[in-house]
Amino acid sequence: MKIIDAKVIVCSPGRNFVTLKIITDEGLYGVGDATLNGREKAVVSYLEDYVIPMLIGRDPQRIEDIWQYLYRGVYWRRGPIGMTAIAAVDTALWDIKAKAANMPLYQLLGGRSRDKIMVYTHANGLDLGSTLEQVGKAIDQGYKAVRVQSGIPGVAGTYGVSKNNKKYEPADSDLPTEDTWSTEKYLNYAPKLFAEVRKQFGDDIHLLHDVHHRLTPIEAARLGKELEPYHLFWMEDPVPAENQESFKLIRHHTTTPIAVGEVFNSIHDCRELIQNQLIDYIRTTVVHAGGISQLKRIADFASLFHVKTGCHGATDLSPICMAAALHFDYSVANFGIQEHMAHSEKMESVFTRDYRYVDGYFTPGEAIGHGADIDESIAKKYPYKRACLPVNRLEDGTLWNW
Ligand code: GCO
Ligand code: MG
Repeated sequence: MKIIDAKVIVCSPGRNFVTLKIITDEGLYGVGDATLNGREKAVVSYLEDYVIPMLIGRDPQRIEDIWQYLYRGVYWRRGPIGMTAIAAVDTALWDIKAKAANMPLYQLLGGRSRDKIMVYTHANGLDLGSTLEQVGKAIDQGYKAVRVQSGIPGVAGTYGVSKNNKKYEPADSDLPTEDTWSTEKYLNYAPKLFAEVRKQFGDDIHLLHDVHHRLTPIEAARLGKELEPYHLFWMEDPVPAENQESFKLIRHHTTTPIAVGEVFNSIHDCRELIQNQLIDYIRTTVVHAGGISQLKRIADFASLFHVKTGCHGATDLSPICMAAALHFDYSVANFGIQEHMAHSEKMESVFTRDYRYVDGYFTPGEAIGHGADIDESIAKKYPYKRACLPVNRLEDGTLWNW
């Protein structure tokens, strides 16, 4: 089998998506997600100008060799743009291999390790009352796990919460909007929020929370400690993870489980946190962490240190990434949970998929390959529109982590 063509499809059905399609001489093709929120065109150029010309004529069945070729062969290793491009190629090649084997992808990955995949959804509200309402709605929809984010009294425009009544999409403007952040107000409010959620909804629902890289280690330690009575499933990204040793301080102070990894693109980014058992969940996912091939390596490594998976699944990861992630989740031994932030109907109209949701759980479906595809004629109706992620400033104007 030979790769004879590959193309990049960019569309914006309410948000930007980049999709790679790899076509073989045997009529089989595969698709992979290549979306890097707010920097989409950089990956498009990386794929079109460098990667695609290198793929033509290669045997698509040599997934590992092509992965190494694109990783080692570039000399400039790692980084979000290159690794997103590699992920797209890798996903499309696994799709082709599973189609050639006439199997759903999870079978090729070793078969299923579970019957269904627990997902967590988002409950976001501008204030306490509306947040509680959203948690109630999620529980009514059958979700067993809910991520709770709420507007903070006295702080305008908090992460995870829509500014209007539209669905929350962080890349909300042509150039970055500026949010304001107050650690003090957040730390005073977050424990009260979770006390109320537990009081109203009891102990059986799993609760998650995303700190979105905004604290220092000692502040994260305080938050983790104060949230202990509400036994969170996890506290996500408490601090930026460049300085991984700093997680020791958080760990020494709290038993609240910690999840990190959505901005990681390499197994090397995960290594220190995993091997020192400084986290409980590794959140790398297919599109930003080098595809199924590298995700398997990360999960196997994590399994040695009691760390489970918790793949990122925000709307900026396309339904193709979600499909691939669900096949991975189905098969991997140390699965923890999968994020599910529902795409809008308009976004979903561009993609076909076989995965389905029933009562808090997903299954990837039995279609051959990963089961997702892009409808190019519908995609054409939605041209690319630049949209950037916001930046964050402290109340005195200091630039902070968003
Ligand atoms: C999450 C994430 C997202 C990111 C987004 C950035 O946990 O789902 O933190 O909401 O902010 O993916 O593009
Ligand atoms: Mg997050």
